[in-house]
Amino acid sequence: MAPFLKDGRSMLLAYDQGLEHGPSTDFNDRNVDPAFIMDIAVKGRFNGVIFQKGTAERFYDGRVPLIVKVNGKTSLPKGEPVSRQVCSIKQAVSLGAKGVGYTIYLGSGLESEMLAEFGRVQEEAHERGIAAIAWIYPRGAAVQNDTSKDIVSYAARTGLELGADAVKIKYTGDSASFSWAVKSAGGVRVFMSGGPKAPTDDDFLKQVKGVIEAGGTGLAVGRNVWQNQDPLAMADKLRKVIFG
Ligand code: FBP
Repeated sequence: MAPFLKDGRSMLLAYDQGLEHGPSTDFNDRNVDPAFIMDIAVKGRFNGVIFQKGTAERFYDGRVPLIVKVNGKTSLPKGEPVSRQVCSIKQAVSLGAKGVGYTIYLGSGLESEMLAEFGRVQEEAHERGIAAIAWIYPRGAAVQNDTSKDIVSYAARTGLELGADAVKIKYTGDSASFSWAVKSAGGVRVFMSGGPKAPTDDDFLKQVKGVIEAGGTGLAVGRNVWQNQDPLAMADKLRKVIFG
């Protein structure tokens, strides 16, 4: 994880929502442009930017470390969620990636497909000397509450057991319960996933403070930054909370 860390902490900018949610759901005239996001990543002093391979091919310019998401899905199919590999590790490395990201829907009826695929992704990433980061989102008919202490710590622990270098998980809502997830991760770096834009900057910053108090590494955030009226001001506020 070294390329993405500063003093053991990190702030990553995620931008794969065009695939995951669709442009009309998340984007406006400004943030629909990947060049705008690349600029925020640089000027906002993010420790890494997260793109799917197509976006990276056209818009990544090397100014911050790159994580390529190697699986993905759209929001269109219904039923148990599954996300399959769409980019090889070789291709991610050739685009300049220092890490790859892979989403596992823990608890999905199709979970075993993603666990097996992440196993291969993790091994190949490590063979090529780059980080394997697991987005672990409990989801599907078997999951009642995807932010409970028990399920979020289960997600964190899964990352350890599967050999992830870092996990990206949802916030439980308070620092005390999130610290159990951090402990459960057994030293694997823990990043909070941003989620939909919070009503106010302070609401979101409170969550980030809770993550840091709990021993988390930082956050991998998208909408709460690039949907903000002033993304760079928000990046400044986040940096103060994360790095002190
Ligand atoms: P956000 O900060 O915008 O939530 O981005 C984090 C992220 O993990 C993205 O990488 C991904 O596109 C999205 O969340 C997935 O969201 P969902 O919870 O709807 O699957």
